[in-house]
Amino acid sequence: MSDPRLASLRAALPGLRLLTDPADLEHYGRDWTRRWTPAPLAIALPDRVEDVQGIVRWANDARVAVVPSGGRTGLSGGAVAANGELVVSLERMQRVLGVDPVDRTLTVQAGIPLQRVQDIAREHGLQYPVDFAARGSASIGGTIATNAGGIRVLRYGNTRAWIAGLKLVTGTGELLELGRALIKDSSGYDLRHLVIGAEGTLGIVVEATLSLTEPAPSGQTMLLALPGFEALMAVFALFRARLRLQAFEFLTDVALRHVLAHGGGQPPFAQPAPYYVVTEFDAGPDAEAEVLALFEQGLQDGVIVDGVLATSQAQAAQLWRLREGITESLARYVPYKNDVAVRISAMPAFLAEAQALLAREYPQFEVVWFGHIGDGNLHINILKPDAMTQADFVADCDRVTKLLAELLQRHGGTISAEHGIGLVKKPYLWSTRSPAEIAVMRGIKAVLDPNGIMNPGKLFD
Ligand code: 2HG
Ligand code: ZN
Repeated sequence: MSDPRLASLRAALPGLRLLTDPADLEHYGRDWTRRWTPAPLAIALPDRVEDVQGIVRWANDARVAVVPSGGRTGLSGGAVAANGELVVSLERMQRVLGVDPVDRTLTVQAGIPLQRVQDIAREHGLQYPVDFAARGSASIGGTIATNAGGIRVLRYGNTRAWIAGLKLVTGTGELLELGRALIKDSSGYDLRHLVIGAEGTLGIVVEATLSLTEPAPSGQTMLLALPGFEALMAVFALFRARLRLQAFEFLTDVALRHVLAHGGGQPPFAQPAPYYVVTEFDAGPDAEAEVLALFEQGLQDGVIVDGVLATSQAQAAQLWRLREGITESLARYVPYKNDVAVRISAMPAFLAEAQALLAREYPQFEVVWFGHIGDGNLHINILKPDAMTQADFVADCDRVTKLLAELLQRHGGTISAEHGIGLVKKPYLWSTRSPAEIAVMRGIKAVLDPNGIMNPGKLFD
């Protein structure tokens, strides 16, 4: 630990755990994007709010950039430390601070993983409904930083809807308590909502009070095979009108083949189809008869070609794995990811144009589509051909992402639906936010982080 700045941090906070081992710098300096070479100054592992404040005050004086760090499952480079930053990992701050059954809230330190939160809610006969495949590793703080979505947004909304309050250590080390779990509060600006989705650029979320709700009614899971995207939208409209949907997710045959190749298992149907849907809906007394009637109607209308309704929990989990296993099955390719959204009504036109664009620009690349149809959210993973260098591949994908961003702008969509802007989408923020909006964002950052030390270079420069 020869860097004099670290000696001064140690002197300022003698009990603070600091890691400088190259393996730790590598481990904590990257997220799931794996595009940047980690190069942090050091890793700080505070275990109390006062130490987080102390670190930020020190970083202000020393003008050292700080990267807040949770489970680092992010897909847009928001938690990457590649420029000598101090990573502040919240992984030792996982305490449960209280459950209030009357208010239906759970207060936790921000380093706690999403799955722990879900389990605690369940133990109290309640539910924390934000859910996605990385639940075991993603921290609550990280989900707040990105306003994470996932597979149940269609029913429950995204993270923003479930944050009743939070504590933020601002870029000057001040502790702000934002929102006090009040259901009603018309007392001016709701600063909590500026912090949700700010990707650590305004400060470090150290605690959160989460709203809980009654458990979801038990669900039934179905996998459908569909002949095309128009058919998929028609089936979505039909199912949404007649069932209480909990999820409605789609994947292409290309995605399915990767999941099966990676995890083993047999194709679910005798014949492949271009698109599949994994849907879950409330299992009421009439739901099964209703869904079978819808299924028959879909077959007759030619919008469904095959389907399977899970008859056990194990089978439902198996069907869900086909959707939730996609990211992992593609990881070895280090795919170039896009996470875009348009209004549901704009999806068919947008998808047709986007597919034509990608087919024209990427005839040589494999493109994997999947996502959250009910939220208008499409994931586009582009796989690098073996013969191409990573640098050439990224340069080519960046060029096409610019065209995609222009298309999104024309359709009134967003370049980031649920993964955040981070480093990956920073060059395309213009396609979603106007210059005036970006100027206001900069102004807000200047108030909460006047020296620009909080996650600099993420979201915007
Ligand atoms: C999902 O919906 C995640 O599975 C990851 O948002 C998406 O890997 C991706 O592109
Ligand atoms: Zn997703």
